[in-house]
Amino acid sequence: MTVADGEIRHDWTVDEIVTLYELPLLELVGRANAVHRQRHDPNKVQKASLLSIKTGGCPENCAYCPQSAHHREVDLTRDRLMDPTKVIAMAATAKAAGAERFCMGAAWRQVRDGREFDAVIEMVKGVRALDMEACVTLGMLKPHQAERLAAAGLTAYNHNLDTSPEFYGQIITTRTYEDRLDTLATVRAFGIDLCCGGIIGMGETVRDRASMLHVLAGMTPHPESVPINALVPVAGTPLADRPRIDPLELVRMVATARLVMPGSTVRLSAGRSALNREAQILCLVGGANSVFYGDTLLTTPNAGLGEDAELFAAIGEPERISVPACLPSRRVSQGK
Ligand code: SAM
Ligand code: DTB
Ligand code: SF4
Repeated sequence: MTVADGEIRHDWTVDEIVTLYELPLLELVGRANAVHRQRHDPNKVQKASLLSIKTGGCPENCAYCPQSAHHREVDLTRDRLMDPTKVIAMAATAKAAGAERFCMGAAWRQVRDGREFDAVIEMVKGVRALDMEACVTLGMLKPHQAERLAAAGLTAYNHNLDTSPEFYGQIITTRTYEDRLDTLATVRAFGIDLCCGGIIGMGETVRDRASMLHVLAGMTPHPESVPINALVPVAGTPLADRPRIDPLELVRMVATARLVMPGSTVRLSAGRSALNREAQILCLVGGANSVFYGDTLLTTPNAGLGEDAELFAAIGEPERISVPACLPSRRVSQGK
């Protein structure tokens, strides 16, 4: 390579990214770790807590998602939008358990103005008042809505590309890649951090994975936060029978994301519970600097708090508090 590892670039080619992804594993992880150490505290792993504030019944048809109303066989209890007081109390509990960031997800195609959006604004203000970072994922957003979220102090908006532009149509047909990019531009225009990443293990190729990273790394600036999810196959979704990926694929994806977006927070997100402690540590060495913390993601199980206590003990960060994380019990059963 002519450019030194760790430089911020927006002109990566897909071929270059594929080459990084396919490096010998030790070389890839070693280089990613070197960049990670240049740009981040290598001992710091941010704990983020997730809460589904409105569950299920979503009109979109994302093939991976248990919350889509299209996947009728999924065993999921739908829930209306939660009460802000309760959400803020759960954020406080998550903070006491060590979470610095509180992420709230609603199974909406798009935000609609009115009572429910007003309630979300109240949630954002309440979480920020706890001195936590607040992130929401609410689907598509119009400029005046982004403006209100920014004024409420929102730290980041999560809106994933999920996969490459080439593979996208095989996963979602109710909205386009352009729709996603439009919302991301709207969020950016109001000074809110972008949390934008994707999922591996949906049947995509390595080139698709590189192509998604290419779109992300082409953004100026790079998204501040890049969640890397491994598919959690859920019974009743079209992807229920997809085989689990080799954990080392996740290591490679995280490390490649670290190399192409050196300054971003790379979040080892869904699918972590399928990784043993050592594979998770390899992801952290390879450049991940945040995990979702708590028994549940949005609707599927996360790595348990007991296992996480072992993980954090192993990497040397004392588990601060033993109170259970706040999140509601598991809602869906998983596929394989
Ligand atoms: N409706 C909003 C949207 O799509 O932006 C927000 C909620 S959505 C559940 C947030 C993200 O969770 C998705 O973009 C996807 O990347 C991830 N996700 C959902 N189901 C998943 C699964 N079964 N396995 C892995 N990641 C998943
Ligand atoms: C992201 O990329 N992963 C999180 C967060 N952003 C909102 C969500 C993971 C959801 C996994 C499936 C579920 O629990 O419903
Ligand atoms: Fe709806 Fe988001 Fe799930 Fe897609 S990923 S079905 S938009 S909740």
